[in-house]
Amino acid sequence: MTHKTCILIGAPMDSGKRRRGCLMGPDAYRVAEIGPALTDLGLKVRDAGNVTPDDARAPDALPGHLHAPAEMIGWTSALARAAEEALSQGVPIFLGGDHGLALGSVLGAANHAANEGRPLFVLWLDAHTDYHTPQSTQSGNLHGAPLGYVTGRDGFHGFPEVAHPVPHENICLLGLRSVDPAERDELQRTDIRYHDMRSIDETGIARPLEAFLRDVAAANGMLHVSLDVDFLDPSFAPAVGTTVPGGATIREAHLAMEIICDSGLMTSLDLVELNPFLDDRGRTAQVMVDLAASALGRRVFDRPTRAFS
Ligand code: HAR
Ligand code: MN
Ligand code: MN
Ligand code: MN
Repeated sequence: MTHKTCILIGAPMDSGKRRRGCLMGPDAYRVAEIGPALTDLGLKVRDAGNVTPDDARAPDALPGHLHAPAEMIGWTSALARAAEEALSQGVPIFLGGDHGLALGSVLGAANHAANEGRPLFVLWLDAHTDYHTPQSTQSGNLHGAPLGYVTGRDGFHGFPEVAHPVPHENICLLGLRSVDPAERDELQRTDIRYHDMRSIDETGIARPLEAFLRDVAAANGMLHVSLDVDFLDPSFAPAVGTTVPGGATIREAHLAMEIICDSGLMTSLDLVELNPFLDDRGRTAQVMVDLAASALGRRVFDRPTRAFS
């Protein structure tokens, strides 16, 4: 995939939660030179600018405690279109914006994969499972619900129809350490693959990731990677509203990105939840740019290519 063009798509959105600041994320990534970091690797890069949300109304059927439901519907339809369009031209990289953007980016990826006749797989790197529905979320913050939406859970009234739900068995979550009881109870009923920080501490991050990637390769799948800043430990990545101690180290995160790159399977990428208002001299933005570069080929030394199938 390294011959492909990377398409940067800004999603300056804060609608997925109440705390503000993620809307500055796309600018922070550009200031941290995400474009040059990728062109330095020999990749073609096109900056498609920022997406604007569609105008939308929230139906009365949605629960009243949801934050900004109309805006979320508008972002979801606009981002799904942007994702589908970009996937026909290259590898979209969504510059968030909060994780609410993934309702749209993954919906678009699922539609595109269905058109190609290929299965979509999703790798979710996050402290949280983000598996809520509008009814199960207590906070009302829909950045905690993208996986509920794209797997086709009920209750997303007024949102674009999920015509091609992502099968649970095609989803792998890594880095978990903050899971609400309602999410946990539902998730445990599914075939979703999840590895919390305890399991990563016990087995390492490479083994579960490689096992998942082998399945993606065997199915000729497309692979959407969704990287939440809070996957990382807050000591390395402080610029996030939902810090949870005990996260992945820089070393684990780079290893994961390099393995993803080695697999050659990644077809789209989200960089989400960066809140530049909370950053410390831009270091979280820089870490995220460095991780994106690792996922797309940056290496200390050349290494032999590895086969995942
Ligand atoms: N589970 C909590 C809620 O629904 C927190 C969700 C936080 N999500 C993100 N993205 N920051 O992972 O409110
Ligand atoms: Mn998340
Ligand atoms: Mn999170
Ligand atoms: Mn299922």
